[in-house]
This record gives sequence, structure tokens and C-alpha cells, in this order.
Amino acid sequence: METTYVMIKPDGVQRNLIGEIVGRFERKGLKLVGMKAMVPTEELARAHYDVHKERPFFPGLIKFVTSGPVVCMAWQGVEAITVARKLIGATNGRQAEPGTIRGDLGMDMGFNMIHGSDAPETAAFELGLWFPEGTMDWEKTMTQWVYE
Ligand code: DAT
Ligand code: MG
Repeated sequence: METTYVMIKPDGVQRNLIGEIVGRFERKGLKLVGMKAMVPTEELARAHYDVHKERPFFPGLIKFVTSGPVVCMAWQGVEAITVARKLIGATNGRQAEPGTIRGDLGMDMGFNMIHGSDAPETAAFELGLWFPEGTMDWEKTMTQWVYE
């Protein structure tokens, strides 16, 4: 079992896509173990995107991600990190495959609606950053019909 950090960015919230996006993760069979909404502080946004701090797009990215509410989520499942990245699709919506969130709903590189952790180490770091209080431990009864 893995847990991954997924976040609907301000463009997804502004475009009324919260339900659409959350529904895709639910229908896939992932289990929700954390969810909240907030307007991120600049400190949180900078820490989250620290790997990109030298990139030219970094200031714009921080301004964007702190511009309004984001929906922070933790999703759990077998290979959840890879599964979530596949559901999300390639970074640029114009290149993302149809069937993916970015491929179906987006047209841009920066405004790509959603973040998903890309590896176990980044998932652990990001979950600790956005959910310092921890995630939910619960039994989802439907899971018995998701994995044989
Ligand atoms: P991803 O979100 O697919 O993991 P990433 O980690 O490479 O992509 O970049 C983080 C975010 O930064 C990405 O979702 C959008 C933005 N970004 C990346 N490359 C960019 C670029 N060349 N121009 C503008 N924004 C960019
Ligand atoms: Mg990334």
C-alpha cells in the first residue's frame, strides 16, 4: 500500500472542477485518507516546490498556487503514487493523453489543475508538509471489491 499527496490547484477550484477531479480518484478505487482546503501560505508553497526554486517559472508558480484555495488530499492504494500520476497525465494539458485529468480538462502547462507526488520520497515529504496532523486510519468496506 502507498499513500500519495494530490492537490487541486487554484485553477481547478476556480473552474468548478473539484467534484469532477475527486470523482475520478474515487471511481478508480483509491481510498481517501486526508482532505482539506486552504489558501496556502507562501512558505508552504515554496517548500512544496523547492526542487523547482532555480527554474525561471518558479516565482509565477508560487504566485499562482497561493492565489486562492487549493484542495489537499491523501489517497491510498496499491501503487497509489504511479496510479495517481497516470490518472493526472502529462504536465502540459495540450500533450496529456485523452482520458487523463489534464488531457481531458486542460490546455496549459502552468494551469494544469492538479499536483500528484512523483515518487515514494516526494510523497512522504509532501504528506508531512501538507498533513502534519497525519491522515485518517479507517476501513473502507468497499475495498474488498476493488482488489481480488
Ligand atoms: P508535474 O506537476 O507534472 O509533476 P513538474 O513537477 O515538472 O510537473 O512541475 C511542477 C509545476 O510547475 C507544473 O505542474 C507546472 C509548472 N511548470 C513546470 N514546468 C513549467 C514550465 N516550463 N513553464 C511553466 N510552468 C511550468
Ligand atoms: Mg512534479
